[in-house]
Amino acid sequence: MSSSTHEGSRVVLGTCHHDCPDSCGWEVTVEGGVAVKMRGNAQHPYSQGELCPKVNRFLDRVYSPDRILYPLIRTGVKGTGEFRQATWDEALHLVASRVHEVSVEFGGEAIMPWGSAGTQGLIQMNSLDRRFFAMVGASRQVDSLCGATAMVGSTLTLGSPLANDPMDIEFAQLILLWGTNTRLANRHLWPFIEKARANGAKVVVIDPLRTMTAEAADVFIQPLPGTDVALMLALMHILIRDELLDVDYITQYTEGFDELKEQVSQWTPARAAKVCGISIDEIETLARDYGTIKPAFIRSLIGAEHREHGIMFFRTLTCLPMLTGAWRHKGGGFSRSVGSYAATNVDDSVFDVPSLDVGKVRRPLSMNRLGRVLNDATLAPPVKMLFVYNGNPLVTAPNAELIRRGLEREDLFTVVSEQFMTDTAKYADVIFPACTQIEQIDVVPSWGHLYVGWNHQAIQPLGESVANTELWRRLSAACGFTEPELFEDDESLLTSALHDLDIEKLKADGFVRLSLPVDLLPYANGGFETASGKAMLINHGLPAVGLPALPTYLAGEEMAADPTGQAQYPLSLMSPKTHVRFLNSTYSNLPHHATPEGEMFCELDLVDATQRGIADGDRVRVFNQRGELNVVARVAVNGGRVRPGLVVVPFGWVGDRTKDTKTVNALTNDLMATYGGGVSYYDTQVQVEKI
Ligand SMILES: Nc1nc2c(c(=O)[nH]1)N[C@H]1C(S)=C(S)[C@@H](COP(=O)(O)OP(=O)(O)OC[C@H]3O[C@@H](n4cnc5c(=O)[nH]c(N)nc54)[C@H](O)[C@@H]3O)O[C@H]1N2
Ligand SMILES: Nc1nc2c(c(=O)[nH]1)N[C@H]1C(S)=C(S)[C@@H](COP(=O)(O)OP(=O)(O)OC[C@H]3O[C@@H](n4cnc5c(=O)[nH]c(N)nc54)[C@H](O)[C@@H]3O)O[C@H]1N2
Ligand code: SF4
Ligand SMILES: [Mo]
Repeated sequence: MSSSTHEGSRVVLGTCHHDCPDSCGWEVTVEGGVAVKMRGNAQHPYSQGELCPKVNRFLDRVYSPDRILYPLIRTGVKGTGEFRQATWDEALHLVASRVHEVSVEFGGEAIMPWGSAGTQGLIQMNSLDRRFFAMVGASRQVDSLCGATAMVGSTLTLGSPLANDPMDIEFAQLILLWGTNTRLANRHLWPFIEKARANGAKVVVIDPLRTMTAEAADVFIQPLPGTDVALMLALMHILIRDELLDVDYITQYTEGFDELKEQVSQWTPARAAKVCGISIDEIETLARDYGTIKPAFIRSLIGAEHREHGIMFFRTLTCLPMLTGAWRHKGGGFSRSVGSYAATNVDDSVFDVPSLDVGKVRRPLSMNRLGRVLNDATLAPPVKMLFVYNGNPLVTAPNAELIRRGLEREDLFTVVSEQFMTDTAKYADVIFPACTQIEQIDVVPSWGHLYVGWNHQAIQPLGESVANTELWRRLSAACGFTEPELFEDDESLLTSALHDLDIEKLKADGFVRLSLPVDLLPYANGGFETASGKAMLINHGLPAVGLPALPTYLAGEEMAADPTGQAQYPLSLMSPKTHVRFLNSTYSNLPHHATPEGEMFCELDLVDATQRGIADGDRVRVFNQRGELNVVARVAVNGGRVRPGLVVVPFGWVGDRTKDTKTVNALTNDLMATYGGGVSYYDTQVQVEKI
């Protein structure tokens, strides 16, 4: 709701739309139609008045001179970024006639949508786009760059993705931050962790990298990447060996304990210590803590899913609280995402209108394998038209140079909806200008807490930019479609998807908690959504999909595309989020964000650097069979941040701000995770040499 502060000045409540677990509440001060101030909504129970180093300067982004404010039509060679301004009519007509021609010649499935989570808003992420592409009969976008593997992995044990309320971490006495960089990526959870700490909680970080979160931990365990499952199996070995079990919980609510016991009997701490490259002591202490300190809360996000066997990380991790009954306690259990609770009050299936579909099952195409899809000569029909929105695949999807070769195709017509001239947008034939969150309305369900946020429109869209929903309405009209579902307005879309929520309160306060109990303990008394109602320590359905029935350590050497131990590419490459001022590739184009972060670098251990004659600050080439980067070397002289054998190049930089316009995904593996629909970005092998 907006309220007047003084003459001509209003404060408008909104919610951050970024792909971030925090979904913060904000307020925008508007004077004379111009947003002059933006800050956190102090009433928001989770974000409590704070935003972050990315969004503190959101108004710089809104009013940036680099914003795309008018439709653009390409005039130069693809990739050069040469465009001319066009009217909406001309640009729409051009795209609509292409949709028609491609559909007639190759069929609707020659059209591919590629949308990501540039906005996580309920209607601006996915609503009328689904209806539009159903109407067109386009190929269906499947898989995901983020979260799919983690969700499916935990479901293999729990039967559903439901998890504990992250805010309950405040009541924990032991906190395991496992494969998540909380202080960087989930910063508003940190105050709740600090509260727990003030009450005596111990914080353990488990990460192959000494992140800023690791720096702040009480205990830091640094396993070799991709080896965590071995550690988890050894923890279970010790819990069983030392009888640190909640036998009652195990008996009543789980199936397969005897088989699991047999499985982990071989996973002695000594064996796991060897696999993980950590000490037996670290494992013994962690197991004793986990078995004796209550409540014990395990927090993970998605860092560990970006591997071929990422599924097994989440499958196994969710077994740990079964053995100790940690699910029983407020402040215990496990949480990765609480996004699926929103389904209780937010029904986005209303955006699928079966009658619009051309009546057939549309071809699935993997968004994760965009490079392969665009270069696949055998695909029938081939992809002739690509729509990119809410994403920047040339920077964020794996094997980027293959994507670039696809985008260069003269016979591919690419449409991009964007706020800025991204690496991907430079390859567009037509660009439509997208407005920002303060220029549109939406509702933001969160995956990091239980509050739904309302986002009021604070200012009119700048220039001729439009909300995504408006783009799809205009495209539908230009294509000559007349079905009313394609033209539904934003308020109506929102209200038809929300139910059992106090919408008036949501609008007035800017947030409302999902209708769920205060003490949300989804598995305190079992209640797993499995056939037996019990958690699946053994899952008999898995062999049918090529996975072992029991939690199993699958060694990295099995990686099909980038096997470890090769002489040519001996170093493992990780490319996590690293910079506090970037949000994926969003913001790294802006001077106030990028300049203070320096430049893209490659971090390696002193041993690996010395072997290659590389000193801190040298220019190096990081390369493999897919591509190469020219970056500055950072050598951890005191050791410890990265381990020998591992190199890190941060993710998030855009081409304009790198030495050779290439970013880290030029190198990454586009192998799919074994199961679950995710990408194996981090199963990437490279070599580094001094330039
Ligand atoms: N500042 C900032 N914040 C962000 C983002 C951003 O780009 N910048 N992105 C947002 C998005 S889209 C998401 S999904 C979240 C992601 O939030 P996180 O999942 O917390 O972040 P990541 O950097 O993807 O990965 C977390 C950690 O996983 C570790 N990791 C990788 N492989 C392994 C492994 O095998 N074992 C273990 N134990 N750890 C491993 C990495 O070293 C990394 O430190 O962050 C969100 N927040
Ligand atoms: N190597 C490596 N690669 C990774 C990761 C990693 O850790 N390492 N992380 C992965 C993860 S977790 C994720 S989530 C993905 C993120 O991948 P993407 O979703 O592609 O993320 P962004 O780069 O932030 O691109 C979002 C774009 O959407 C645009 N945008 C924002 N709002 C709107 C809007 O309302 N309308 C329109 N039309 N556009 C809008 C922004 O300007 C921005 O360019 O990257 C993945 N890629
Ligand atoms: S990016 Fe994340 S931390 Fe920053 S304001 Fe948005 S939701 Fe909050
Ligand atoms: Mo993500």
